[in-house]
Amino acid sequence: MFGLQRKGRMAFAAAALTMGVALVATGCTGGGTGGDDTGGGDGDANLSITMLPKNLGNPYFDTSTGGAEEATEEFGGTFEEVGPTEASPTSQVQYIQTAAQQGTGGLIVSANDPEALCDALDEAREAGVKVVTFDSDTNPECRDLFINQATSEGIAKVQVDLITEQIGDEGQIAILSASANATNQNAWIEMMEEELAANHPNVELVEVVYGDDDDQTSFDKTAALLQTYPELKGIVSPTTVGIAAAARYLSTSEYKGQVALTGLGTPNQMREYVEDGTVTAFALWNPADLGYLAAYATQALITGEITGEEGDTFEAGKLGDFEVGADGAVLLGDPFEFNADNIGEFDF
Ligand code: RAM
Repeated sequence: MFGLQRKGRMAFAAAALTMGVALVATGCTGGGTGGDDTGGGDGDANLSITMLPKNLGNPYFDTSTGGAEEATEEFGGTFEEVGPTEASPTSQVQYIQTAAQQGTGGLIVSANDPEALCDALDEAREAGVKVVTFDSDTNPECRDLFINQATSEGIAKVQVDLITEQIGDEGQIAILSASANATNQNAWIEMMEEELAANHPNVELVEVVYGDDDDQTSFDKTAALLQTYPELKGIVSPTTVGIAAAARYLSTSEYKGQVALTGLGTPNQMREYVEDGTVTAFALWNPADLGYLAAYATQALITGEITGEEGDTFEAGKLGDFEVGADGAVLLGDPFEFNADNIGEFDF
C-alpha cells in the first residue's frame, strides 16, 4: 500500500545486540540552536537535529532517540531531544514552535495527531526547517518524509496472528491502544479489524480502549476490561507502554495464563512477563534503527542530497541505502517476533 522499498540488508539482530553499548552514549548533547554554521558535516548545511517523540519517559522513544543521536554524531551534527510529558494531540505544538524559532535544521517527530501539528509544522517548514515524521505520521502534506517502521499491514497481521493463535482462534478479545488520535495505532487497529473480519470469524473484538501511552491509565484500563468482559480471552496492545502495563496487571492477577496478552513491546520491558508465563510472544522492530534512519534521512534533506520525492535514494550509515516510496515514506523493514526462545538475545 505504501509502495515502500528498503535497499540493503536488515541489520536488526546485530544492531539490537549493540544497543546496550549505544545507549550508554545517549545523553543529549544539547544545542539545537544553531544557525547556518551549526554542525559541520557538509559545508554550510545546518545539521542541528531536534527529536520530538510523542512523550518523554517511554523506553521505546529513549531507544529511538539513542539511534538518532548515534547517527547525528556520525554525520557531525548537533542533537537535542525535547517533548511533552503527556501524549495528547496538541502537547507537541509548543516544542515545534520553539525548535523553529531557535533555528533547528531538522525536526524529527512522532505525531500524537495527524492534523493538530500541521500549522506549527507548516510554519517551521516555511522558516526552512526540514520536517521528518517517524513512528507515527502526520498527514503527508505536513512533512517532508515519513520514516515507517514496517508496513501497517505487516504490523496488523503479526498481532492478529499472535492473538488468534494464543486463544485458539475463537472468543472475545479487546485492544488496549495508546492515545485515541495516534496515527500509527489507529492505522494498525483499522487493519487488524479488517484482518479479523476476513480470516477469523469466531473471534469477536469487543472493545478498543485507550491508555494514552501512560502507564497508570493503561494499567487501570486493563483492570476495567477484565471486569467488564468476564469471558475475555485475550488482549492486544499495539503500544509498548500499554502491553507492559497490561502484563504487570495480569502477572499478579487470577487471569495470568488464562487471558492471553500480545501486541508490540520492547524486550527489556517484557522479559520478566515472558519468563513468568504471563506472555508467550509479542512483536516490534528495532526502535534504535528507526531513529538512526530518521536522522540520516533528515541529514539528506538538509544537505539537499534529496528533496523527498518518490525514487530519491540516500545512504543511512550502517543500515545501507534506502529509497523514498509513495507519499514520501521510507520503510525500515519487517516487524520481528519475540518469544521465550529469543528474548535473551536482545537488550533494548
Ligand atoms: C509506543 C508508542 C509508539 C509505538 C510503540 C509500538 O511506544 O505508542 O508510537 O510505535 O508503542
